[in-house]
Amino acid sequence: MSGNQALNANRYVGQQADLQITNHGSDWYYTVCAMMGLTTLVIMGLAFRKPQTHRLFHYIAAAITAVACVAYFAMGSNLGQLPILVQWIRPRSRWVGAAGTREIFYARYIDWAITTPLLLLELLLTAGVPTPTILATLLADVLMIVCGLIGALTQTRYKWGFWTFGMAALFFIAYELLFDARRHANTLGGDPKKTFWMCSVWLLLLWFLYPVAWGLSEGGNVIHPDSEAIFYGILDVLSKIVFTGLLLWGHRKTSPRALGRNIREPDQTAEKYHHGDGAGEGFPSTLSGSTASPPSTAGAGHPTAHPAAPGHV
Ligand code: RET
Repeated sequence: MSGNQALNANRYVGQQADLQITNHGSDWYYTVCAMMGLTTLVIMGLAFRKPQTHRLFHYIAAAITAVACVAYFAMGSNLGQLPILVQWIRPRSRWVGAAGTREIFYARYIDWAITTPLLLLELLLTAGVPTPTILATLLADVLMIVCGLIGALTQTRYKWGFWTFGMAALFFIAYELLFDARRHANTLGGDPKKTFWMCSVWLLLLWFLYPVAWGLSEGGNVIHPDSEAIFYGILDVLSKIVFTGLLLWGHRKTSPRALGRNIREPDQTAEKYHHGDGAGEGFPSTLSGSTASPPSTAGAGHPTAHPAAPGHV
């Protein structure tokens, strides 16, 4: 036997929906799985060319694509799914034609619950946002994803209530990025500011398309699960792989210390660590291409913090 046997092999795993992906959808999910896996390897390869003090963003980025790789493997294999009764049956639709149940991939939401906070974390670290603000933003993000999951698993019109809560959380995140984090990024100046700008605009443009995709698939049952796979797949590639490329490129000359995060080399003593002379990384030379914000403003993630404040990792 040749070709993609996943649907056939897993047809008795759990219950199957009337409307589910075909071999085309499965092929596409596996393609994105391979892209995510390959990107993880490339990022780790790049990370090992850097000193440990400079790998923060590489590690976060690799974790994001590695988790997505597993989720896409599950979806390509037609696993991590549940049949859910649709709210609108649409008997005359060319695409979804009178299906009682639709395949809902909860695996997608497990992926997002892990990876979207990490994507946001990368941006908020880039801007040097203080830790409490980071935590609040990540919490809103997890809430948004959980709302999407519960809504997707709900048959009645109450699903749109969850969508609305999710949208409120998304607007909160957009506010945090556009107003709060932007102020911090402006204070840092130089490359971190440019990188933050570029990546946050890219992220927000894409993130507002997710609730549209949800409305057409899990929400309104308008498009076929294969089209859902393509819609979400393209969005995920753009907001994971392309976003990561932009971010790592933007940070190619920046050290976490310049963003107010002190990270030690294994052989670095506490003494050196606090004086900022380990691994040749001191202030302000690490603010590469910087418009030279004074060290006290580029400090521990907050405009008023001292740069060498211990305990900020
Ligand atoms: C849902 C439905 C509920 C309302 C909103 C949503 C937004 C989801 C977003 C997901 C982003 C995912 C990313 C994945 C990367 O691979 C849950 C669809 C607002 C913004 C970036």
